[in-house]
Amino acid sequence: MGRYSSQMAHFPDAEATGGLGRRAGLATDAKVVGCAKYDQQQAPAENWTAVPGDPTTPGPSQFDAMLRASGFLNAKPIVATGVTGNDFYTVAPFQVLSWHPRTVLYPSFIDRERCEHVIRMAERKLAPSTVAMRKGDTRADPNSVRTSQGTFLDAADDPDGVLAWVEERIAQVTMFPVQNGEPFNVLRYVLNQRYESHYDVFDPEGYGPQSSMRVATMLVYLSDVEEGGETVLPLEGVDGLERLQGIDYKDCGIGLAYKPRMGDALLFYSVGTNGTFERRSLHGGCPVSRGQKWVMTKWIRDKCYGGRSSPCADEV
Ligand SMILES: O=C(O)CCC(=O)C(=O)O
Repeated sequence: MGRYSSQMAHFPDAEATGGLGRRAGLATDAKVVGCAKYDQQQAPAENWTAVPGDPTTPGPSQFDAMLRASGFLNAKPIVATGVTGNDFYTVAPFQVLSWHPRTVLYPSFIDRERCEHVIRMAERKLAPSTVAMRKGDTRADPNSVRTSQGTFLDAADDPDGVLAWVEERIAQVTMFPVQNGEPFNVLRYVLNQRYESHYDVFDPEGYGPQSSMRVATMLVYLSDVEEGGETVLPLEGVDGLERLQGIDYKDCGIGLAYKPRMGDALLFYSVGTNGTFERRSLHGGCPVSRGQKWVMTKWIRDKCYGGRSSPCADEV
């Protein structure tokens, strides 16, 4: 529960990050004070039907309800944890989309209400997105590479605790502490706007020495897109690097493409299992050809980054 517990009783599944466990049945558990009770807010699992592409597709709390209804908790009750563990199960279906680069989809990672909340927070602060320049970069107009609008949001900016809740859920599934994440970068793409394929890693070869590396990226999609707007990984696949030579960074027709669905999250790693730069993690946002695309990016580092709401003091 931690830092967002008392603020957000009106959001589904407010008491945990998609977690289901002992607290679900404990009305007097000190840790749930200030939170809506799990039992009072969940639709029965048997009423749940997934409708692909439907923005009302259920979110994390319904996955919890499905697990509970299955009887699984009786067969495998929650076990004792270490000092920093969870006394609940986190339920987050996932689909491995690729091993090269390691790419995982979490369908309905967050619910519609939270998507809309983040959009409301971001839309009053939008400004043209920028790109970081490499040493010796001579592009006349580097911003043509990235034409979206965006803003950075720190969980400290959100008195309702939604951003902190999402950060916590990202930490749960990635096993990178919240402190390793940069603030969210919320992006809006309208007609024809795009982000050409690029790396999230600041490769020391191009950017000079870095105090920490971006090792993974979690993209949380806040809207559907009517047409276009796919996130593309043009070098996906075992032999993907063979396509790097002479690549057109605007090309959306090669590699793996994921079409945004509201509430889904896409995680990919920018380093391989040996900790070195995974060049197949090249990725971009294809032009939106109808509708709008909203997505928020969480860049995850190998060391504590320390946003305003998650300082590095307790780094180990
Ligand atoms: O918009 C997208 O699909 C990708 C965004 C992205 O590449 C980024 O924020 O680094």
